[in-house]
Amino acid sequence: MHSDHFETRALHVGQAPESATGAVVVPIFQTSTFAQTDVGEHKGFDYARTANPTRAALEECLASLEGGAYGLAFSSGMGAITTLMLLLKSGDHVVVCDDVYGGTFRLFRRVLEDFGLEFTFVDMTNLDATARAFRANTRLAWIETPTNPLIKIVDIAAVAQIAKKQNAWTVVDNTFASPFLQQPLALGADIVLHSTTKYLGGHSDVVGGAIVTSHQEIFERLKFLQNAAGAVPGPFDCWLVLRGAKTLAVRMERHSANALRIAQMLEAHPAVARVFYPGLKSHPQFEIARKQMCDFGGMISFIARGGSDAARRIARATRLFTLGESLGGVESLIEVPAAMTHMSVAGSPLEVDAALVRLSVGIEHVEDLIADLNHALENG
Ligand code: P1T
Repeated sequence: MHSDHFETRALHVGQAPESATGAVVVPIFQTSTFAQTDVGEHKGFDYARTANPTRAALEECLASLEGGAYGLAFSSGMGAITTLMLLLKSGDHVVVCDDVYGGTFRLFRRVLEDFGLEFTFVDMTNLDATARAFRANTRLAWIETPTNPLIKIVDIAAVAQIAKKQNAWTVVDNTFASPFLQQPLALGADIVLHSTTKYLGGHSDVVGGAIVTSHQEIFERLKFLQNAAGAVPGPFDCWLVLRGAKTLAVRMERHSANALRIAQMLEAHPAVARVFYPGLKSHPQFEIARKQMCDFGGMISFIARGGSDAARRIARATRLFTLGESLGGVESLIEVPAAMTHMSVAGSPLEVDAALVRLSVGIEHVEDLIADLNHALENG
């Protein structure tokens, strides 16, 4: 199935009616092994860590949504990141943007440095500093954009160009934007990565990860590593992500519309010192966001006036925004990164302001969300 349109591919790529029964929805192949036609001979599936038809459907669909040739699904976003890092060897160096998910930082700093990998964290909105961070042994440029939790925007095309000159691959963690809003491969990235737990799954009911690339040699190695390391998702989890992906386009439009209204409301609110949302003209990388994203997404952060105590009071006081980690689901969430998702960066140069509040804006009616936040800001 090929279409130029994202919405159509989300529903149909990898999802032709099933051949044996005509089932319109890809079945959940809940099996760990497959009968072989002869010793060592099979119909493409032998053992479910290596491949499973439900997972294969998801992988084909995700590759198409990112405009890539090959997709691989994983048991979590961290499972995808860990497997990707197995491409590297002791002594290799990675340039990483200085605002990343706390779990990514924790894996790099507290696990992989012990295996001889080297990391330099740099503000990738500063392209000169980014270029200077590369070394002879740099193998990867690691971008998150929008970043977690400060919602900075990194110019993917510019960083990918720098990395290419240095013979390094560019990886983009596209979790916050989703493939509907941003297509890093078309901007020059070599590898795209997702926590499918977030917008792709979309309903806060599954944990998963994914990698997409168009480089055959990277794909072959990652496919080998996916099987060798074994961080694979179960068939039901694949089915949930595939179902989520079908509605990604309509959800992202609503997430983005709601978030823009809320960001504007927060920017005008006296209890808020600063708002980080790439759709606001006040955002320092507004023009880059406009260039590389087709809309601005559902993630907002803001600094509460009154510091850490005020941030915590606001996060406790909302009723519709649920206090919780994660993001990208249809229901709105609120959290305080310094005490929750980004605890592991405490004491490092990536430490997050304790007054920062992060919102994952859902698809509830925007007036209800605004009323909820107004109430929390005034009574928090
Ligand atoms: O949680 P998991 O599916 O393993 O994905 C990890 C991950 C990777 N990349 C980004 C940009 C992420 O935000 C995450 C997970 N983030 C949260 C749980 C959070 O609340 O920020």
